[in-house]
Amino acid sequence: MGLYSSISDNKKKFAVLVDPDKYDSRQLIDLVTLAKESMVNYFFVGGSLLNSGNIGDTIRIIKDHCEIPVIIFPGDELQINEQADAILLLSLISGRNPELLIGKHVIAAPHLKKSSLEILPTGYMLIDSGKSTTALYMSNSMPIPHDKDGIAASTAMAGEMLGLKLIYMDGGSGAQDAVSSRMIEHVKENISIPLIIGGGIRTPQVAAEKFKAGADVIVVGNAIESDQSLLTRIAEIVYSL
Ligand code: 1GP
Repeated sequence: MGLYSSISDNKKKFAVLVDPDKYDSRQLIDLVTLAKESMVNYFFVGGSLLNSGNIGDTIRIIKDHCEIPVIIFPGDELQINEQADAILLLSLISGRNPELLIGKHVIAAPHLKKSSLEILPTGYMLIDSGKSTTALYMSNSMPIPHDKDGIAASTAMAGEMLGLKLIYMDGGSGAQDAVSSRMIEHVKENISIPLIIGGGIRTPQVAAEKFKAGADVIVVGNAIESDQSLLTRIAEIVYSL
């Protein structure tokens, strides 16, 4: 079964975001061990800007230690790596930066075509989260205002009508405020493709709230970097829903 079928099976999913800059190999092996025990559904690997980290090494370590699918969450075309299972082919539909709407995709397409990666066409929407994040700065675009649920819903609808298979609403890594539950509800009512929510989710309570509002997949990165026990506690929520 392809990963898209698993994402769209109407069951709640939990993805742990691994930024290759943030984990050394020892820490990564510990994280993977915990993720295996907690039955985490996916690893998302990537970052808006990689400095010291190497995405290939990160994916290899994960793959050597577990069978949890690895999905690349690319900051740019340099983060394409064959060892992963799939890649979110992100089109930044909340912004008006042509490079991130279609430009990078043209560069990446011949490489993706030759690869064995499953391509997951994704409408990526940055939502204002109360502070500037790396994702926002690097995207050179404006986020959707935090309280403009109508803009978010129209954008997601347009993404679905254009044939995108997933919608990912993101406050950006380390977001001050997670995407509001009201906005998630509104978007979810207007689309029929799976909805991924990430950015600024720091507690199991908030994760539960976002799932109840309509998130199909929750992505958590930053908070787990500072407290790995959160991984287990959020996973418990997913399996209790
Ligand atoms: C960022 O959605 C992800 O793009 C996760 O965000 O690191 O804030 O959990 P956090």
